[in-house]
Amino acid sequence: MMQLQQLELRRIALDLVTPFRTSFGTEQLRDILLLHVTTDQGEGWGECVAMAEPAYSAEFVDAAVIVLRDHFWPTLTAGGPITAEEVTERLARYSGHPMSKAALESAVLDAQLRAAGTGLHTYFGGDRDRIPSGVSVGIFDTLDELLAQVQGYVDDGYARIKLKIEPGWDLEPVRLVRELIGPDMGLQVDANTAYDRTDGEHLARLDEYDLLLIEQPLPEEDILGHARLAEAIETPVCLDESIVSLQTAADAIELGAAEIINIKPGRVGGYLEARRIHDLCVDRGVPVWCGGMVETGIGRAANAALAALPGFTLPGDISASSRFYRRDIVTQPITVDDGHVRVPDGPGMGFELDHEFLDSITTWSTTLNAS
Ligand code: SMG
Ligand code: MG
Repeated sequence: MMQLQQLELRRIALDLVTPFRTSFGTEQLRDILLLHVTTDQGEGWGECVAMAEPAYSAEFVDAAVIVLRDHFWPTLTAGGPITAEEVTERLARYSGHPMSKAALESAVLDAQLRAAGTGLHTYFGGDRDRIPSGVSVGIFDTLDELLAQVQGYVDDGYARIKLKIEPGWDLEPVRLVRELIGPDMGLQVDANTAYDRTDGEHLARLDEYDLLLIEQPLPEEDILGHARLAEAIETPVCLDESIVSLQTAADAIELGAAEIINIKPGRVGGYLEARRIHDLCVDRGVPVWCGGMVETGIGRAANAALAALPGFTLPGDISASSRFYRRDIVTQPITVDDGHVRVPDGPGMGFELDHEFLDSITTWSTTLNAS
């Protein structure tokens, strides 16, 4: 049991090395909310993966600040001493805001593990010390730019390529990238909900490119549409945005809408729920992989520990920090060697902060006491 004492909410601004365009918008500068919790047994940090705009999902950074400051933190601390495993339960009466809940649970879990002198990797019991690394490639104005970018990632040694697609940017980019990388390298696509139920025949034309999967072609709520599409095309259908909990994962699998699942701890309310979804998928024989939300070294380290679990049989979106950032806020940024990322083995989530740099990019902060 830990007594929570203080929560510092801190916003940082980090430029991306190159704009990241998806079917829902372009990211150029990340506005990231970090949580720093102080307890009677030490400190912990968590990263909130909400974006500045409510486009990937309904959450966004300004809203995360409000819900954490005015609702989650007061309720969490009013209940007395706590373990990380009880955070979700104590916030159960609040609907939505999984990314904010996940960030709070992560910070508490980081503190708890550091106090115990153990790491997330050991806590989860993953059986690998390195995992294959995939890279997510955005949409470009021209095919030449796309191919140059992909060639760069191939040279960096990535184990698989994921292309962002949308209507008008799908068959031709995929054809050319498949030609560039050859038949053996893993290739998959992510539509971020950009298609609808009438696009089945069009999407079936992707079948000839031997893709690992197509991620979230249809809207978040359209489980039936995904099930029908999965019947109609050969490329396995993978859900991202639709999977917001263990329950939605179980239902989507049962309905045939999720042949593969992208697990993102922020989207499902935390690393512990993410682990439960992993266990369910292992039980149901559904392959999973770890998604990414353009995290700093905090989230990237924790994702690597999660992805070391045996059900993560496909390469995740856990790329080198340098894929997005010139400089990370941790002292040992994630790197890719021989197509793999090392699973951190340090205490807590397995990162150490570069405090000087962190302070230099901090744009706002507030410190809250326990209620
Ligand atoms: O962290 O490598 C990463 C980003 C991976 O494509 C990625 N994430 O839908 O899977 C996804 C997107 C969501 C974030 S895009 C701003
Ligand atoms: Mg996705």
